[in-house]
Amino acid sequence: MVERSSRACHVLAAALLMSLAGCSVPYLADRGYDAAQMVGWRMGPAVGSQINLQITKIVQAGWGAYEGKRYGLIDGQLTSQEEIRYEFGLGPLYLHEVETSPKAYSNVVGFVRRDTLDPDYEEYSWDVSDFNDRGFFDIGASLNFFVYGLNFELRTAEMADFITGLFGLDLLADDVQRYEMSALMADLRSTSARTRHNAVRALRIRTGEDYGYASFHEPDVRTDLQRAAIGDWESHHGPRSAPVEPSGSTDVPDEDQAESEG
Ligand SMILES: [Ca+2]
Repeated sequence: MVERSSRACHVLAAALLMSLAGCSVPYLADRGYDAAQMVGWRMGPAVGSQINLQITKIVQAGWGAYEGKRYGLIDGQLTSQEEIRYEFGLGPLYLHEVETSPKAYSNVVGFVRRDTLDPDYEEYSWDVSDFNDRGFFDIGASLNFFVYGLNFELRTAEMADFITGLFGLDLLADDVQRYEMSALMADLRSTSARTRHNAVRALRIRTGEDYGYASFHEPDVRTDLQRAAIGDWESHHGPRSAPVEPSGSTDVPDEDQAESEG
């Protein structure tokens, strides 16, 4: 019996090795990036009092604000960032604003906070519809106790993305190595903040360059800061090419071009 199970183990191990040997380097690299994104944690000094418990954005409760530093595993990278966070609410009725600025050497894409004078400024930022550093399906908790705090999250959507990625499906359209550069460049023009965010993350990892792009809470708004960064990407890495298969959600006509023509 022992011999039989040992033989079965050997067969399985051989099959796994053969399948891995058949995998390309980009495939393996992307599975590594996916795996690193499944959990997030960070801690550090920050001034303020804040607490949040989240089991998806539908079931959450929290209150408070803090401003300071966090060190840890952030979007799959061991790095540090400045954070300013305000939040308050229960369940879907949850107000949330966040600004994060990762270290310059990091490839983590930060978030910019709306300002009162921004054209699209809205007085209330509803977490359930915003695009921010917390995923809709995240399960996590955070606490800041006057001068120090910590955050932890299980990123269940990233877990699903990792599992489907093993079978070749890029569920969250966030693969870094599998897409052509031209496809990533085209994604910079998407109206979807998530698609642009993924493209910027991939381009930063692949080229090691950062043109100051930071994500924004409104999925269909491109800020001046983002336009400038996209312009820099295009001038340094060539204009986006003719229609290519997008790696993310809907691509849209070039707003800048439409504006200059209109
Ligand atoms: Ca992926």
